[in-house]
Amino acid sequence: MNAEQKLDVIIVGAGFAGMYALHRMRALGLKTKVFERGDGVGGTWYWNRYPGARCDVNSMEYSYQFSDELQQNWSWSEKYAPQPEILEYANHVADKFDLLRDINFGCNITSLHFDKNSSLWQCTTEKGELFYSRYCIMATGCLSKNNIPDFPGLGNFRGEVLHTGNWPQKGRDFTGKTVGIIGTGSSAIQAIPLIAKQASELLIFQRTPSYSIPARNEAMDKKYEAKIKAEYSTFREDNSRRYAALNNNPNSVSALEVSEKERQTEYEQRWEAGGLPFLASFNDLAINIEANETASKFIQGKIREIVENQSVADLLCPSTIVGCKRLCVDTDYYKTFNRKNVSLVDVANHPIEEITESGLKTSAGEYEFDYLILATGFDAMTGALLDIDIKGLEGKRLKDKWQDGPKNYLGLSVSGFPNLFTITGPGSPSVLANMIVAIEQHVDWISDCLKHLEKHSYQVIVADEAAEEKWVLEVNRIADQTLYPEGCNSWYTGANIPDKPRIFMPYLGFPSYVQHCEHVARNNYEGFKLS
Ligand code: NA7
Repeated sequence: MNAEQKLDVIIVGAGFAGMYALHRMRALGLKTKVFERGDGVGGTWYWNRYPGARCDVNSMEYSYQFSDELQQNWSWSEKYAPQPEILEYANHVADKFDLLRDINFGCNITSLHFDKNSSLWQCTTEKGELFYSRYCIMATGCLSKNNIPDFPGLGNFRGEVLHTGNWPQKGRDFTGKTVGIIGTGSSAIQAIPLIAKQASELLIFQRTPSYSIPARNEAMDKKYEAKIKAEYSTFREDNSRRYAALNNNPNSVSALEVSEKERQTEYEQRWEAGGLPFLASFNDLAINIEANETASKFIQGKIREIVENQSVADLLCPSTIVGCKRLCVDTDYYKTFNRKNVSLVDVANHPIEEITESGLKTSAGEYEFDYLILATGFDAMTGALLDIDIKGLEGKRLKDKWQDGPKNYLGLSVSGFPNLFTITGPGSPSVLANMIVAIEQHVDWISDCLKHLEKHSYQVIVADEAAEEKWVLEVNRIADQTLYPEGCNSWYTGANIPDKPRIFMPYLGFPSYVQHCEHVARNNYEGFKLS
């Protein structure tokens, strides 16, 4: 092994997690390289360039807080940042902290094998290069492996097939074209209103309708921005004590304790204000089915008000638990169904049978289009990790270890896989918290942990199997208090991927999670073996 190949830390992924991890590892004086399959930084925001892609978290909250200079000097142009601006921000951070020189772009990692004798990870890239490191940080993202359903005939389609999660850099002009889109989750709901304005005809193939709340996006209110910046650290601290590390204005009252009139007033105000805070209208929407039904009925009423054709409105009305699948946030989604060039096709009752040369065939009919867009989501949370052949102690494969679902400790570390950390892994708040806050908390924790190991000359840290078992039970215990694990087929549980083990993956409740992590670190990394 030459000096180039020998590293202290290998980071996989140059999204927001990998970028910050690189910054922190450098500060520890550790020789670090990031390996990124894309040609630029940004992770999710690098790949998801479809029309309308936008963050559903307020811009003043969806950014790093580790550098006050950075957060003071950067200005967002809109309340909810569009994808190009988030990507610009990622590039700005990379330049400001001189990150690019330690990132290998266009570099897919195929395997990571731990060697017990040297206590080193051996990393192989797709091009056959080898690198070795003491530590591995998996910053592979929660939504980075696209779900491409196994539709018969997909390869026969003569037009272009696009996936929202791998959108061409130059975009596509749909003017005068007919477009078919499969899926009606967040990505489709953001893309549909814009594509409908451009395409001559848009066919939307829906299996399950989603609940969507208007974003009420607007230009950044400069007074609001100045107010937040004047007290940014207090604002951040306050948010990190909130359930999802988000400033979502929670109501502490039950939906069933108030009168019908008060309930409607609350929902109306939230609908008018827009966005994810709708879920915090009452304190029991996630735990009480009757309370949840009141929210469901309210949204259904809105859909029926907006959509003129009532049979289309019926199809668009979900009957599942609100919030069980991620709540969508849109601009003019339901209104788009009043356009003459837009049709909704029900593929729940009439499933897609095959993709043909010119379109697709369901059990009820055939449809033709020039472009096929798959807005079919992701093999979330575990997909990108399991795409890499990761072998730990005794040659045990992560894929085998997780064949019945992901098991790990604190969502950070897997027993049997020493010195390997997962950022926002399953078992951590991740996608059910403000992602950037969750990322920074994980990276800071890992950084403190490595500092501890170096200081005390430990070579290896590995999660204890018993601590891991207990953690998985704890994640499930909390999730089982809500309607989410059983209430729908969501990607939170892996239910959107055929044959994926069904287990509720995110840890619910950012503040209590942070307490657990801090407790573990304070108690000499309780639940880990250090040697
Ligand atoms: P989602 O939310 O997983 O949505 C995927 C959509 O694709 C959803 O409507 C699915 O219907 C549909 N789908 C998937 N497979 C099929 C097949 N085989 N046939 C028909 N329809 C299908 O992904 P998004 O990209 O929209 O959003 C992911 C996250 O990104 C989102 O939650 C935000 O956090 C940002 P289904 O519901 O499975 O019936």
